[in-house]
Amino acid sequence: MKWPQQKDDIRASFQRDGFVIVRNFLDEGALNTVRTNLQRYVDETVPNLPDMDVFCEDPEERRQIRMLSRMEKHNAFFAQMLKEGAVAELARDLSSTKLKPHDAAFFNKLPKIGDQTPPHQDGFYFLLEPCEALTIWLALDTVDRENGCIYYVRGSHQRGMRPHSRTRVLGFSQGIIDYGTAEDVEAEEAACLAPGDVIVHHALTIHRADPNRSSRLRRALGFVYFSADSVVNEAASEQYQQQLNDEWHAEGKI
Ligand SMILES: O=C(O)CCC(=O)C(=O)O
Repeated sequence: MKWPQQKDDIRASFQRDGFVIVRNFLDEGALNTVRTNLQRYVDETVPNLPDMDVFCEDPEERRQIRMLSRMEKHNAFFAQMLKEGAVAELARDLSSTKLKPHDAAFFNKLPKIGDQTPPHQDGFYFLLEPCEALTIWLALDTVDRENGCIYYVRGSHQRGMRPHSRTRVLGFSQGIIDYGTAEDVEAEEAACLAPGDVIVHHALTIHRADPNRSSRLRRALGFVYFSADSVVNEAASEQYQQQLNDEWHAEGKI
């Protein structure tokens, strides 16, 4: 579906399925501007970031980036993208409540190395009450089954939060314990994308991705918006972040 021509259909799909793909959301020119700013961010900003905002395959050398978070805190271009541009407008249009921008992140699955994304619901990480939030996930490369496209469980946002527990995957520390029921598998849908396509997903929608088995790049940006009516359980969130930070340092992962 195309934006804004099919606004009503996009909104209906998002509400029904808990995710929706919007094709050709950014054109090649806009996408190249994003890629250029990302490269500048990697070259100039990443070396000075705090440990919690950058996860690498090689933490010692801060090389081979796997994930960057809180990019809006360190860079005006990504802050603007999160707060004011077309992405923010799409988020506001799809939400039934007023939104507050929360996070801009980079998800990178390097060729042959990029790890899986365990099945999870973003809301489990957000510690948000009530769990009302959405993510806009922008493909910077072609994303398919071979290089780690996202699989969504259609309609799962209407069935509440599933139990999660610790995983060994850096950046995705929590995964659904009992994932893979017949209902999950039956409702799974692969979101294969072209560069410039976006997916919008609700914070309760179950999703996962395979490792990048290809020799191609698989880069994406994620923009997260919380409902202005929801509150973060700050104490639980800080405690959780601190605990993870300590564990990762102890294990030499960051
Ligand atoms: O890029 C990925 O593999 C995962 C992204 C994700 O889980 C998210 O944006 O919520």
